[in-house]
Amino acid sequence: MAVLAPLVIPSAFGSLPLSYVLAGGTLVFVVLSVVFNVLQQVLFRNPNQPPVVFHFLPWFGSAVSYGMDPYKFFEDNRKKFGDVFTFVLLGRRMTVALGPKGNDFILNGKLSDVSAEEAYAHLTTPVFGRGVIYDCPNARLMEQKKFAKSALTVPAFRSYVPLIAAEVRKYWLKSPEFFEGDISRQKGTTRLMKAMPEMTIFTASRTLQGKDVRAKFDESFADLYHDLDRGFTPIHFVFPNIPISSTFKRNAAQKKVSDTYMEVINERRRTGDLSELDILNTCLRDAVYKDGVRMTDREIANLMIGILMGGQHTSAATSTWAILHLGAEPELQERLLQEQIDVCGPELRDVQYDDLQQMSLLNNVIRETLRMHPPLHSLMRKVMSDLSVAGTRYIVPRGDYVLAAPGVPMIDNQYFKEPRTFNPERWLEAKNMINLADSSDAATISKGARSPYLPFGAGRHRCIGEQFAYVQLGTIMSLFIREFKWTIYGGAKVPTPDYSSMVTLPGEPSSITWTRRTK
Ligand code: 81H
Repeated sequence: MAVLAPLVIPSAFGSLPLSYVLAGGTLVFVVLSVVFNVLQQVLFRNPNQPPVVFHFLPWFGSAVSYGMDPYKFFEDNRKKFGDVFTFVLLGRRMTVALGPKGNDFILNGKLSDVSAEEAYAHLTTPVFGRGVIYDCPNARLMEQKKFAKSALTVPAFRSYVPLIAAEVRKYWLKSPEFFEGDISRQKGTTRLMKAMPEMTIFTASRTLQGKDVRAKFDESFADLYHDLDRGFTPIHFVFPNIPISSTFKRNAAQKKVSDTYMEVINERRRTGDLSELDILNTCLRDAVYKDGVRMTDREIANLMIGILMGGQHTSAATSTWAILHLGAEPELQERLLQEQIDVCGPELRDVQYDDLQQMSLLNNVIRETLRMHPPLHSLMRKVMSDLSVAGTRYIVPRGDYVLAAPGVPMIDNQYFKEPRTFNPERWLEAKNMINLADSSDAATISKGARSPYLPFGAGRHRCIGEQFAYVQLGTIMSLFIREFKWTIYGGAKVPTPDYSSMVTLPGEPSSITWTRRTK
């Protein structure tokens, strides 16, 4: 038999090569599934379930319009359907519940009704490792958050501020984005999406995890961490184990980074030096669950990966957005400098934790940045048992996902005047902060999720990193304001958001042009 001759299939039209038959079959299949999918949406609408956003392609559903601009997608569909609707996203049915009530419904959902680990573990576990965060029962996560949180005290923050400042100065001096060893440099251009992630990882590792962990980022960790990072992307959210190089590199890097933390742990045990106020030391001392089970070293190692990864993308994105907004408003930079002088004196002594608490304009800049650019636009939970939506006849069926978008009220003019304007001043007027005019609403909305401003989420999964983020961002920004004046590169406007990454990033080129302030 002639092995190399193309396979030929007999048919009504004579003989066709196999490839034609396959292509034709695929085409027929696609056309039929599109037709079926459309007919099904038009003919069978379940009145007891939320309306479904119309889509031509089965499985893909609304992936393109949601993925390009989720806020526009939410707004468009809110006009059509109201606060509650369902859309198909890459094989999953996502039910959105918008507004403060929707946030409360999802973020304060009962543990037996909604599960974060069922929504996120396939993304996070291959990156963080086993036994922690979403790879354990929720009760364990609650205690892990407590262990980590117990390290995030005011005395710890006091010790962090000078450590952050030292890391920032060291980075400026050596980085080509700043002085590149030439301290006399008076002007330059900085690609923020390069500089801010680096400053974030150096400052977070130094403070939250200690000198020894920080030192690893000058050696083995930098590349490994990069590989881990590239496994923390939307493609791996959809296809956790897609056989591409980033998947294999992610898996290898997870093991190596985790092993390296275990070496650090062993070394700290050997020397008995647990003096630094970092989370690793707190866990080594205190991480015993209520049932008497102690976290293993492996679990502590993996928790360290998760904590660093959590702070990394969110903080780097936020500092970048803040610096871009200030770049568009030189006058605001001058007022921030005046605040530095007012709080730290005309000699501008080194900033301390207690100084940061006095810098209301600076904190309002961070607050306003998070209002306009919360790092996570969508928070998801898997529905574990049929869920009825209060005030509607809708039942969200088990197996669906629910999606909260805390960023939606934050840009709604019902809650924030001129929501698209960057105006840190708005936070000075309490009445502009949280509009709870309708107190009958307040009564129906329970703990924590009633605010229209939730950049750190709410409920049992609320972020524990908020105070640390303010310390880290506040210190980095204080130094920046003292050292530089800057504008957005090429006189451009603040870039539009890019939603194709894990967190909402400014689109490229996110560069600034700076000059040194003469002191
Ligand atoms: C991204 C997400 C998403 C990203 C959800 C959850 C997480 C996270 C679209 C995180 C991030 C929060 C986290 C850690 C470490 C940790 C605990 C939590 C989305 C939707 C959801 C894009 F379109 F779980 F991974 F679907 F990092 F220990 F892709 N990350 N996080 N970090 N700090 N705070 O919640 O949109």
